[in-house]
Amino acid sequence: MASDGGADDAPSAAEGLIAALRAGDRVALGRAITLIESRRPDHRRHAQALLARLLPHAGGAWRVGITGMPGAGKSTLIEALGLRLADAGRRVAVLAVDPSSGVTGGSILGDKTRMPRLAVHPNAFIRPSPSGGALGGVARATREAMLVCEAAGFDVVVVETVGVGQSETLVAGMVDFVAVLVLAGAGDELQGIKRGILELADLVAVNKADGDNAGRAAAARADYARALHLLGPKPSGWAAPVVTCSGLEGTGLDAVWDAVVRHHAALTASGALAGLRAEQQRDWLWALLDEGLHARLRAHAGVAAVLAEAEAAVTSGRETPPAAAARVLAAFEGPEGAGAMAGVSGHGPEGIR
Ligand SMILES: Nc1nc2c(ncn2[C@@H]2O[C@H](COP(=O)(O)OP(=O)(O)O)[C@@H](O)[C@H]2O)c(=O)[nH]1
Ligand SMILES: [Mg+2]
Repeated sequence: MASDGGADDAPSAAEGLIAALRAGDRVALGRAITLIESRRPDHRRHAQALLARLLPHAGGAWRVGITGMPGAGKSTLIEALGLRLADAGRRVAVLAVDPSSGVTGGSILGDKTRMPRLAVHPNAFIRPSPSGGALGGVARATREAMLVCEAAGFDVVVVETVGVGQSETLVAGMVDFVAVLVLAGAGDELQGIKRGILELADLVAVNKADGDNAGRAAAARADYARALHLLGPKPSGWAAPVVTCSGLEGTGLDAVWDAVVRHHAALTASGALAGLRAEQQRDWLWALLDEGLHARLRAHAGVAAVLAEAEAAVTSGRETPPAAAARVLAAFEGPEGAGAMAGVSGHGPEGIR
């Protein structure tokens, strides 16, 4: 009864690519990520088949997010830390989520030429942010690229993003550990950073603690430690430490990595890491459902007819947005959906018919 014709094409086409990237072939890894970044429907189908095959081999990396204002020294620090880890035999992948790439085509994270030494290290792989598309799509591609890197045997995946707006929240939703890089100012340390970012932090690193700046960095460290103490530990029980470091001079990197190691040990022992990842998988599912439903709503022929008129009705004040939204959703569901919804929500179509 079930038809299986044609459905197996994508998995078999992916086979060669999977074997190559599992064997450590970087060209294959790059090609797999390019496929994942594509928005073409046929590419999306192939990418999904590829990911399904890679999933059993994914999940093994330590996933570390690094965020902070543009110029905080994220790329410099990632390169310095990445070189140490790669020299010690760990395989390090660096991915980027750049919120500017979709809007301007430019980048506020800089590109991989910012990590020239790490880029040529045999144990490292660096992938700049996909260009074009909305931030949600960029984050989607990065999340999937992370799985591919894990299946390719990378045991540390670092995601760089800018701590302005939504991107750091999206990145926090895909990593185990969030390091927030801050700079010491002149007494206004805490004004340049949103409370929301501190709540995401598993580590605050006062960077550029070198030269004349070392004393100010130490003072800023105390200020941040006080602020974090007031916030209290995270739901996992982890209390974020505050350190000073200099990516440029390579000082304090041990303290940064030590926090990652201690965090990993503590959350693995308590089971909180598995819980965090499970929650992230569920959130990811819901993000995809929200996205998919939104796209379907916009593409729906019956909705198109009602939508323009509903927008006009609410902008001119003739109808309330809740009433207009109910009409649009009813058009989306059609007669069948409206019946089904009546059973679920208790809000029957009595107002419509
Ligand atoms: N003094 C000092 N300068 C740094 C340090 N790290 C980065 N920089 C400089 O700050 C600028 C921005 O660095 P970058 O790593 O690109 O920052 P990002 O935008 O956060 O990725 C560059 O000119 C770096 O040379 C540091 O630890 N100390
Ligand atoms: Mg950068």
